[in-house]
Amino acid sequence: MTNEQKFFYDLRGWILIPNVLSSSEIDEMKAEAYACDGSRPLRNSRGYVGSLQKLLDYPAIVGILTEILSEPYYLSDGYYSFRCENSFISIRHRAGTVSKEQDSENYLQINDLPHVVRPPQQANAMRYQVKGNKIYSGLTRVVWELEEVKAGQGGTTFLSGSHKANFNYGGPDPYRPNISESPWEESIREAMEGYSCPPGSVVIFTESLIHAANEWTNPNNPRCAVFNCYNSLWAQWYLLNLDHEIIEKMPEKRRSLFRGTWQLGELNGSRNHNYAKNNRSI
Ligand SMILES: O=C(O)CCC(=O)C(=O)O
Ligand SMILES: [Fe+2]
Repeated sequence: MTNEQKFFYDLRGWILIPNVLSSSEIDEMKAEAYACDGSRPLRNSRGYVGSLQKLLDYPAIVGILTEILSEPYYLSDGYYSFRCENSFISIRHRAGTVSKEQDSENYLQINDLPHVVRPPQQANAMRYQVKGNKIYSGLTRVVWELEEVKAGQGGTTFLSGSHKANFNYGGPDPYRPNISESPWEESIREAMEGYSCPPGSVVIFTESLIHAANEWTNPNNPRCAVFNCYNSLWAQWYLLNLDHEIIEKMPEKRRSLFRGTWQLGELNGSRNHNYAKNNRSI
């Protein structure tokens, strides 16, 4: 992670890295993504297999995730020092090509309410923190955009800086992880920022940041995005729900992204460094 990326990630809670994938990678990955069963986006396992699997530990994000999710003591060349805990693919039709009803039948229904993993003003294991010059990003999302995104036409949007907010969003319940019933909903929505990017770009954001999905209004191309979620070795938000048969076919280092969420003690004669059938996150 460059100092510039670190500065802006800390300041805004998200960064965009344009043009990461080659055009042949994009074509191959898009073909796989468009073939997915989009009606069950949270359960389909397309992001874990085929060439899309390469995104899980693509070199351009590994250094960044290591910087914002790990501690130096746990670094090794043999295994990752952060975990992957969720992957889904979201396809949104090119605007004007299908009705909204058809879209929601087959594709992920979008949650356009600005939301957050837990309200950031509450201390918790998923929360973004900075201590001793070190970022602890908490639950962290990596979004691979395989089609062009134009700001204001349906990419993910962010309330930059809200990952460090000390006060709640004005709604009736300070523990509510979204801005519903906030009397400031309109000004919050107006303050949200999006991004434009060419296909093959990646966006990384802390889920402590208020963010929203948006209706895809781009008339030129659909959205085809792969959403992968990561956490520290200490914490888990999602049920992984991924079959051992898929994980065991991965290269060994990649498998370590899916090991169990524990630290003290030994299993299979070693500390918690490697994935095994009896050492998997559930
Ligand atoms: O669909 C989107 O653009 C945003 C998805 C989202 O809310 C998330 O990744 O946490
Ligand atoms: Fe979200």
